[in-house]
Amino acid sequence: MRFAKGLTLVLAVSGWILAGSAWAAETVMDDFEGYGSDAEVQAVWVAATANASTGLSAVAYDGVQALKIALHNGQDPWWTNVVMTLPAPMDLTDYSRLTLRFRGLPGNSGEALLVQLKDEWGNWLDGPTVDRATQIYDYTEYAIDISGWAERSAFQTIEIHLPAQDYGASELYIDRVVADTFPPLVDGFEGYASDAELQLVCAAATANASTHIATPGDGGGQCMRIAYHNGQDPWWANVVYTLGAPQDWSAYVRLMLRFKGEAGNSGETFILQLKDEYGGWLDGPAVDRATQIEDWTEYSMDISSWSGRFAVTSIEFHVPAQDYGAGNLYIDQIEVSDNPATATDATSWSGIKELFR
Ligand SMILES: [Ca+2]
Ligand SMILES: [Ca+2]
Repeated sequence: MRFAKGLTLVLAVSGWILAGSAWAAETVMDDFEGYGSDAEVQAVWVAATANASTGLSAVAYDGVQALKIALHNGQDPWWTNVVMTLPAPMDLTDYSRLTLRFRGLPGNSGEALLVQLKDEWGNWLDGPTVDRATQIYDYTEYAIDISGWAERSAFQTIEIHLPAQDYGASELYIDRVVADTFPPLVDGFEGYASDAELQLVCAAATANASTHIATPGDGGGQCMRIAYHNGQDPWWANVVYTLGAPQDWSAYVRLMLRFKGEAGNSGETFILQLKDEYGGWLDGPAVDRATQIEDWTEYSMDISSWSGRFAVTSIEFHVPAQDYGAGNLYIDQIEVSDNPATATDATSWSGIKELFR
């Protein structure tokens, strides 16, 4: 087997970090770049119901090709299934999840998406069901937690199920199928029972702000709510997340988090700032009127050339005034990553395809 495999040391960086194994890995199982024709991809990703067909599409998440599933849930058997069975079982015990990217196309009927994994004996694990997935028009991550699935040592099959909701015709695109481990989390805000517990770690440094636990977070669970009022002294808000002892982040090149505002907020800027134990700092990008962005949005900060990343002591959330008003900024999923790649990075290799040569 030939897989693009990267190994990364995951360091425990706080009391709230994901505990567990010391090594993380990512394997790109299929990016659909290696197929030369519809017939080649159809031999691997097989339309198992008569109301569907598979093929290649230029609507790609990475590179220039993706899998296209054309389906019609108004035709027998009124649901769709596409099946990829490896020639031999694969041991996924080093991995904690399987992810892929999917999107639909305007004009689609609304049909659900459920990805099912099977081992060589047919034991299965269902991922989450995404309601009307075919009507989501931006590439979206679909993740299956396989950490508790004992049969992953003999993983062999991916089944893409599209149960009917509108009983209509749709095209669904799939790209970048990856086995990996959960990213190193600095904080997902799940471990706090009260605002007081959160504030021991992350508290406002200016009198016109405060921090609170809120729900739902990005993808469910908890997140942090920063309440700010830039119409009050000192006319900007600052919240400091203290890491405790200096953390060595030299293995990482990016810090990411998810943020959103909400309707009714004044429009204020958001800037993330890292500090090292010597007082040095690094500013991330400034997001104009970030507090008025109502959907969860990724914030990504390049830390690769910052010398202070060897001894990081705090993460500061700055909310400089634009409207000088009040509102709530929500934060979740603070992560560090060793992967500089973005969604637009092209790769020229397709692991699953290699296995069928
Ligand atoms: Ca691709
Ligand atoms: Ca969370």
